[in-house]
Amino acid sequence: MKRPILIHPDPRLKKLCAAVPDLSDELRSLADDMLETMYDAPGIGLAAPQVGVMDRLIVMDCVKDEAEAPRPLIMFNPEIVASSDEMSVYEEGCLSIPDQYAEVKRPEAVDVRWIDRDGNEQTETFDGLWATCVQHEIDHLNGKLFIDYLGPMKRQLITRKMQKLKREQAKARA
Ligand code: GNR
Ligand code: NI
Repeated sequence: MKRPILIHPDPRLKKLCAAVPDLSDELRSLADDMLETMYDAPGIGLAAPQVGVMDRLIVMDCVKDEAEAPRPLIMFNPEIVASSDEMSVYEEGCLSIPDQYAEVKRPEAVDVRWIDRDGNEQTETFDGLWATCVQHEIDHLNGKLFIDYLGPMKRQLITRKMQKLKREQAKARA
């Protein structure tokens, strides 16, 4: 089932999410809903707070090539355990900040540890777009958005545009 995505500014996008103590059918079903919502958007990642759930859960699939097999990843309690010294710059966007893009500098590669859908611990090195995406998603679990890396002027400009968008959306629904 597809779920609505929260749009910035929203207090739920600024909060620290809680670690998931145990997997449950409810959490697995939430993860499946998040993948469906992400593919439908379309996006390459989604974090639970973006659908209003304050748990440490992210999903991703950064396979761009339509000819390549999809690679849906579900990560409970993801943690960055190592980061490269090398940095890289990507033009980032966010499903909670529609149609706004900006360059963000982050470590080029990260080692991530997480609990998968079956409850097994996994560790993997990600680089390129996957590394950018997993860092962007883990930031969401800590109440951080990509615009928090920008200067105050750019951030405020984007926030004002989003406030306007939300007002117009509310009006259209009324
Ligand atoms: O779909 C998304 N694309 C994207 C592009 C560059 C850097 C990060 C991302 S993540 C974003 C989906 C999203 O908002 N995830 O939280
Ligand atoms: Ni995002």
